Amino acid sequence: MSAFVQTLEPLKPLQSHPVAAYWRKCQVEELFDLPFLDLVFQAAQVHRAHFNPQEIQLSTLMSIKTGGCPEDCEYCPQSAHYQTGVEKQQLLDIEEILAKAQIAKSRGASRFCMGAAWRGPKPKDVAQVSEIIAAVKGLGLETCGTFGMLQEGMAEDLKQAGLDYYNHNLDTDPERYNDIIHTRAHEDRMDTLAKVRHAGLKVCCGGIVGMNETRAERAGLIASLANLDPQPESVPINQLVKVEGTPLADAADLDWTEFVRTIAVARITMPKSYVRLSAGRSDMPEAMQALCFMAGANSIFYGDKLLTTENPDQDHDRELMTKLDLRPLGVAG
Ligand code: SAM
Ligand code: DTB
Ligand code: SF4
Repeated sequence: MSAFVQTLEPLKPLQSHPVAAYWRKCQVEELFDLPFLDLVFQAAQVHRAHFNPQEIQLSTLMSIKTGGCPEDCEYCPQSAHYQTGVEKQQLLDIEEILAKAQIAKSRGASRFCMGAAWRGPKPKDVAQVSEIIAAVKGLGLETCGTFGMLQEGMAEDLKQAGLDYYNHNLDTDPERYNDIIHTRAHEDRMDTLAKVRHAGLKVCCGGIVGMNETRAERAGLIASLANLDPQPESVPINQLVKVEGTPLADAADLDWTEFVRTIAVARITMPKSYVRLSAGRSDMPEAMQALCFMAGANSIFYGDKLLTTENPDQDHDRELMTKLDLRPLGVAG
């Protein structure tokens, strides 16, 4: 018998919400300012109008090239600018990656996301990851890559190899992008996102909260994501994992209600996107995660490691899903 509970019939949509063609930052702020339970309730209605709320998409993440990154993103343990103790590692062998992908599939993940700590891949890197992507795709998994900035033609090569999604986050409010990252600009991210779309890849684009930003700046991040046209298919919302040695190691804790609000506002402004409750789950009590699912999160990273930091182990996540009567997307009830 499946470890996951039997599902009920999908719930009927309760209400459909009009979606703004363009979200002004102040409109998104107004959503953030709603009474907490009204906001969660509205987001839950939007969620139910577009998705079966019992289904959670599971993505397993693997760092295939770790550390030594020339970029200086203040949140990242893999930047060469900071002493974080992350051991630098070259691109892993295809066999090692395939073995992990096979395990991810056998445990119920539908997507395998491969991350590389590059500013952007070189042509020879694209050739190597293309071979890896084709092999992972051959296992019957969806594929996702996050390799940094892409040059002309690279997105097409990755698509050709069998890549389904490209993850490239906007990470923070465009107005404070260069307070957090000094080695590239918000426009560079937009440029790669345009290349990814043009090649026909699906877009996974989100950000990080808990980096000492204000609520208005969180609204600015969500507006920048919601205004991507078309909206991203997948929106990872990460809570900063504070890593010793990074400039943001001592960032102030974000109140848990503010994180739930961010999920709810992402759901309302991007009704058809998968909103992923991403990094930071190891520090989140189960009840908080349950409220995030209520507020419209319908995807998680599944596996005991993110890229270099920890994530809840799979047995624990399966227990949580069973308790909440949730089941993995793509697995029959
Ligand atoms: N180098 C590529 C890039 O930056 O797009 C791909 C890998 S990078 C590690 C992918 C994403 O991980 C970043 O955009 C950021 O959102 C997230 N990330 C990195 N460090 C994090 C941290 N300490 N806490 C939460 N999310 C983090
Ligand atoms: C995303 O938005 N979050 C993931 C994935 N995309 C690549 C990465 C989280 C990284 C957390 C810090 C670490 O483990 O190194
Ligand atoms: Fe490099 Fe990506 Fe980390 Fe920035 S987030 S330092 S680009 S690996």
